[in-house]
Parts: sequence; C-alpha cells; structure tokens
Amino acid sequence: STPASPAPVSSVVAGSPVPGGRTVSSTNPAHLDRVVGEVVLAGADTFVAGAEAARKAQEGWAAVPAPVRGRAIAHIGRLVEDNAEALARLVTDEIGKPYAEALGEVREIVDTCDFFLGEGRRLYGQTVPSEMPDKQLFTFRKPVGAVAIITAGNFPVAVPSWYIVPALLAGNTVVWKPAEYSAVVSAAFHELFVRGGGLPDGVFNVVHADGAATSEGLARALEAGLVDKVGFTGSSPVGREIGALTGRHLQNACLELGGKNPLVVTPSADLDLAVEGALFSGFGTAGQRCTSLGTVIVHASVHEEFLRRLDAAVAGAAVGDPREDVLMGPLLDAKFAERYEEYLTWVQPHHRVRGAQGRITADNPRAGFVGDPAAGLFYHPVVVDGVRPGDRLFDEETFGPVIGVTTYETLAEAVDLANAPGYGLSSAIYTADATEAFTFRDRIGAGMVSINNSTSGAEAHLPFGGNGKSGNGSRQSGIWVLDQFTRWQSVNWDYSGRLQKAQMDVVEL
Ligand code: UN1
Repeated sequence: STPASPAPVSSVVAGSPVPGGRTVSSTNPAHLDRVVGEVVLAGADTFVAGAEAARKAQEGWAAVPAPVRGRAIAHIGRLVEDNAEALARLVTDEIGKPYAEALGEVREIVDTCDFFLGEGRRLYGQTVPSEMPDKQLFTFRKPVGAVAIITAGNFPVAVPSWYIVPALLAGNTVVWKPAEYSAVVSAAFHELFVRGGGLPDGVFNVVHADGAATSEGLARALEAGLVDKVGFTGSSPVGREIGALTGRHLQNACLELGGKNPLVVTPSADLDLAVEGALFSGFGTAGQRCTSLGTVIVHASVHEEFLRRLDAAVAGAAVGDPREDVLMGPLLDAKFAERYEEYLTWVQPHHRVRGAQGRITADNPRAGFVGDPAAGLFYHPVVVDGVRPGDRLFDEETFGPVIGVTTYETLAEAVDLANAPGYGLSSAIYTADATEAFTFRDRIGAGMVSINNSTSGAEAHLPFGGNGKSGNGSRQSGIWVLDQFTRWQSVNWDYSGRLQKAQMDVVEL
C-alpha cells in the first residue's frame, strides 16, 4: 500500500496551502490500521476564503479564449492518463474500490477531458433571424461565475471531473469540497489538474472540511455573493438542504442524489446476462454507487430459476483485497459500515435472506463480515428475496452490498414497482422483446434506462442524472452539462438606423 504522505493534506486557496485546522487520519478501509494520509480539516472561514479566491480569479480566467482553456483541459487529460495507474492505486488504497474499477474511474476523467477539450473550440452560440429587417439576433454562452462543488467519496475522481472539467472549460472558477475520507486522492487529483492545466492561482481551490464547516461556509459564501452555482453529489437529504439554501439565493443547484435503481427481469430475458448485470450493479463498488442496483423485479415465471443462478453467482463472487481481481472490496469508510449495519436491521421476518447463507438477521448484522471485522470493512454480498413496497429495504437507498428481489405478473406492474420508491436515477430491463423494452423506457420515471445492461456504467458523453428523489432534473456529462455552467445571453443587433419595435413594427408580406 502507499506509504503515508509525509506532509498532511491541506486545503489550497489561491495557490497556497492553508495552515491550521483539525488533523485527522484517512485510513485504508481494507486495513483499518493503515493510514493513507493525514488531513487538515479547515473551518468555515477557509471555505469562504476559497470562494473569495475563486471570485477574484474568475474575470481573468473567463478572459482566456475558450480554445486556450480547451488546451488546458487537454493537458490535464494527458497528465491524468500518464498517472492513471498511480491515481487508481491511491483510489484503491483510500476507499477500497477494486483496482479494475478504480482504473476505469480514472479513465472516466480522461474521457471527460477528451470530450471537453474540443468543446473549447465550439462552445457554440446561435444566429437567429429577426422579425424585422436589418436586425440580427444571436445567443452567446457566458460562464456562470464562481462555482462551489461538493462531492462524495464513492467516485472520488470521476464524478468531481464531471463538474470541474466543464466548469473550467466554460470560464468558471471553482472551490471544491471533496469527501474527508477520500482527501488524499482528492489532493492528488487537485495537484494533477492545477499542474496539468497550468491553472492560475485561485482558478481551482480545494477545501478539506467536515459537513458542518462546509454548510456554514457555503451559507456564508452565498450570503456574501461569492458563489454563483453549487454542484452537489451526495445523499438526498443533504441535497434537499442544498436545494433549499441555494433556492433562497435564487439559484438552481446541480444536484445528483441517491437512487433505488430497479432491474426488471422479464420472461424472455437472457437469465445469465441478467444475473451478471445484477451482480455487477448490486455489488460492484460494494453497492455504494448512486447507480447501484436496489431491487430486482423479476417475472414470477422465472423467479425461482433467476434466484438459483443468482445464488450460485453470489456464492462464487470474490470478496476481499481490492488490489486483487475481486468483485467487491470493503465499504468506503467506517461511517458507511455503521449505517449499512443499521440498514440490515430493515430485514423483515417475511424476507428470505440469501447469499450470506441466511446468517444476517436483525439482531445479528455482523454475521455478514468476511474475516476479522477489526481488520477491514468487509461484508458478504446479501440478497433479500420477498421485499415489497412499504418495506424499508424496498423503499430506501441502502448504499451497501444488499439487493432486494420481488416478483411481478404484468409489465405495468413491473413499471409501478420500479417507480414506487420515488427515486429516478437509473433503471434496467432485461428482455428479448423490443416492444416491452420501449414500453418500459416510455413509462419509467428514471433519467437513465439500460436495456440488457446493468444499472451502472454511464458513459462520459451521455446525459447523467435523475428525477424525483434522485435530483432536481439537472443533467451532467456531454454537452448537456454546459447548461449548468453557462447561461445563455440573447443579443439583438439593429443596424437599420431607426428604432424598430418588436411586435409593433410588423412587416407585412
Ligand atoms: C455515482 O455513483 O455517483 O454509471 C456515479 C456509473 C458510474 C458513475 C456513477 N460511471 O455507475
């Protein structure tokens, strides 16, 4: 594992490290006795200072021609690619994500840079005809300004890049608050971005802080008019708070929240493929993706056979050292392990617990541990059959390696069950019937639908985002995220030499 970094990780505001604060250790969740690095957690003042630095640097950064900003993004992408393996190893060490997935996550930064480096030479506006002669209408994209990005640690590098790359490309400056438990990875990411892009001081600030300091700092920065846009990836309850706070400042935050993502298995499904999809999206990243599978909704006629194959797959799944070729490593952090055990108490008497040999019960949640609980945050993958609306396991996001299973008779019923929890991020259907697939696509409330693929695995240039409890309708990725980080400016240019009044000086044929 990576040796502990000699200097503690600290916030960087206007190009300089910020001293002072409470020092905590970021540990390796696969070996809780191994410290990956020390982190200095700053207070609310530092968050405000980060926003101030972003505010000060913004005009200068916006004045850099967009194609030149695009080149900065190209250089960032190249540097990340050159350091991909080291960064992925750090992801594996600090949050326990299996190395292959961690490398894929780093690849996602490069994909995002690949997309946006070209956008530097596009960032198109439009020319629009006027209803009057000798007059031309235009649209321009303008940067929003100084943006605050607050991200979770389950995707400690890919998801931040989804915000930070387009924000910078479009001429915004950033204050970023990463998760405390992925601070060492975040510091490496920040360093690669600043160095790779040759970013002037203050363009990209990072503030390591806990939730309380961040919410106080964000509230003060908004009050002081230092932040023009907030991007947040995390839980639905915190998303609601941020939505309410930014709403009071007439802002529309970009919110990417939780999910309870359904996977429908129809009678015509390729069952082995569906099992593979359920395994990857249920237990990959130990079930801690926002796109993780929540509930399998399987047609009653194939329920037994599907479960038989899923049981076999789960029994054969490798759980262990995330540096090895495993399906699942440990949970991200002790606080998630604690919460996950609380979720396991939601198992009801009418549920049939599988996959952990039935050992997990409400009064014995720790029976799910692999090995010595003190050594690492390892759990068995758990399948709970017989969940139904009204059960917390059916209704609520668990953010852990447990999936529910329920049955349906008609497609309409499957869609109702899929929509019932009120989230709407990702979804999947396994079917050989195109009509069924497209009917599902039409009726499902989710922002993302997979047909014969798992609920996870978004690509960096397709809109990503959810509805209902999963967000406020904002979308990331590809050209669509530019609507988060730019605002349209409409321009009319009258070269007639007289005052032409719209709707009043009507030109007749
Ligand atoms: C998240 O869990 O916050 O589609 C993002 C996926 C990943 C991204 C997930 N590419 O699962």
